Amino acid sequence: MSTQTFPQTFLNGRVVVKVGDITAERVDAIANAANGTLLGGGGVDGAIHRKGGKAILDECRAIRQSRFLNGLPAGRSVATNAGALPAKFVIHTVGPVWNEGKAREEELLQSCYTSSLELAVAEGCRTAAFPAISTGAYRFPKDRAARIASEAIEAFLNKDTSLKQVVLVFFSEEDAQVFLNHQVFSS
Ligand code: AR6
Repeated sequence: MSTQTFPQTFLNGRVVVKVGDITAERVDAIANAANGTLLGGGGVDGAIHRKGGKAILDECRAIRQSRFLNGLPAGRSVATNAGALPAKFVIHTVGPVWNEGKAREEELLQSCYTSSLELAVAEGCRTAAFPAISTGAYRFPKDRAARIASEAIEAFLNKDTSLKQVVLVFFSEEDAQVFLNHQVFSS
């Protein structure tokens, strides 16, 4: 089997696919695969709060109290500071829990990407990075997630001129390879 090398680029370099730890990304905004409580958890969420520190959690708590008393619904996103991380903002987005495709999961995952990118632009970001939302603890199939993420990002970049680069950060080379095999970028 031949192995691809990373990073790989799409859409004239406006999209980069790489393997790594998103907490180390030097971009304006990183997305967090959060849960509706916004109070942290495992996976990439745990890593972001652990490395970013208390400032992120404090702002998450304030957002819960002022705007989302019952939690942030799936498909929605909110922006906070990035604490000690190299990024300027963390955009917390709540992916859908995979339920055999019976609960509008595809639409909700698309909304995670689109709403996060909208927030990044609203905050003046030029670069943003995403983990593979919902594909860990929430069990969204990685092949379907690749199609949805790439469609949503390309559709957004076609309308937006301010974002220079979107970086897709996979935690393993195997996950990055699955993404490459199933993404639908036009170039
Ligand atoms: N950098 C990049 N990707 C990562 C990192 C990292 N540091 N750590 C994990 N991943 P998950 P979900 C990958 O479970 O499925 C949490 O407990 C990981 O390999 O983090 O949306 C939250 O609090 C996988 O491919 O997020 C929620 O309760 C991807 O990130 C719940 O999990 C997403 O896996 C959300 O589940």
